[in-house]
Amino acid sequence: MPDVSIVIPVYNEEGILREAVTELLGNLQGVAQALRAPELTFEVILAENGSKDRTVELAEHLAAEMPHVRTFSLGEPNYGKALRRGIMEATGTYVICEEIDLCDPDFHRRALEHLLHRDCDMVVGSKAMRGASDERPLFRRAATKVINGMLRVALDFRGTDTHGLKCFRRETLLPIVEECVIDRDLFASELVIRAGRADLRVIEIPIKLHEKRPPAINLMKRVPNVLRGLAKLTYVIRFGGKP
Ligand SMILES: Nc1nc2c(ncn2[C@@H]2O[C@H](COP(=O)(O)OP(=O)(O)OP(=O)(O)O)[C@@H](O)[C@H]2O)c(=O)[nH]1
Ligand SMILES: [Mg+2]
Repeated sequence: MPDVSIVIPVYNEEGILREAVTELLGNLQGVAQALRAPELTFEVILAENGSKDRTVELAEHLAAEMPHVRTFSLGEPNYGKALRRGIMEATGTYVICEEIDLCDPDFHRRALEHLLHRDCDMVVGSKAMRGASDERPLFRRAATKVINGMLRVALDFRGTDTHGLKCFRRETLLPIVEECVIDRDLFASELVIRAGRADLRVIEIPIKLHEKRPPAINLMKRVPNVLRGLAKLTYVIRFGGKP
């Protein structure tokens, strides 16, 4: 079994998939060295669903070529469903949730450092806290703030970000993952919020966000789904109702 599983949801990523995975694998040894744990082993899980381009074919080629890379495909596009399944399939003691356009070795090193020292159960990479830098356009940075504000009002969430990079001890978070009922965009938020409410030790660390390409999905198209997800999330968490 590997020590660390890196789970990456991928959707229509033929343009950067090979380069990003190759670069990620190239950086992992450096991460292990920096942690003074050169024996640390990794696996990469490409969690695909619904791509209309050559992503599936490319991911399968990468998995065939590279012993530490695995992939699966699940049908309809659904970020949360892919991420959840990736976490379930991961075999590492630690799981890192990544995005193919980020693959940030600096986050891997700092997050694993916290977990190896057992000073927390989950590390969330925040693009909105003090010390973070976010190179995305103003509109998308504002969207992050708005979603976070809504989570604060609706669910008393005290952090600054729930999306994107995360790292945790798999065994500790698995019961929380199993409780989650929201898919698509807000699965990641539900996971972080439920972990906090279960009194797990969740910490945020600032990240420097530099995307390797612009986002694939139009932000405005995501709004109705995010609002629906937020209403559902508030209902299930506040009132313990069935979705
Ligand atoms: N499997 C799967 N992966 C997805 C889907 N949508 C996005 N992804 C992947 O999720 C990661 C982040 O997607 P982006 O398009 O960069 O979205 P983003 O706007 O940066 O996401 P935020 O972190 O919310 O700002 C990338 O690795 C995408 O390939 C989906 O429907 N299914
Ligand atoms: Mg992105």
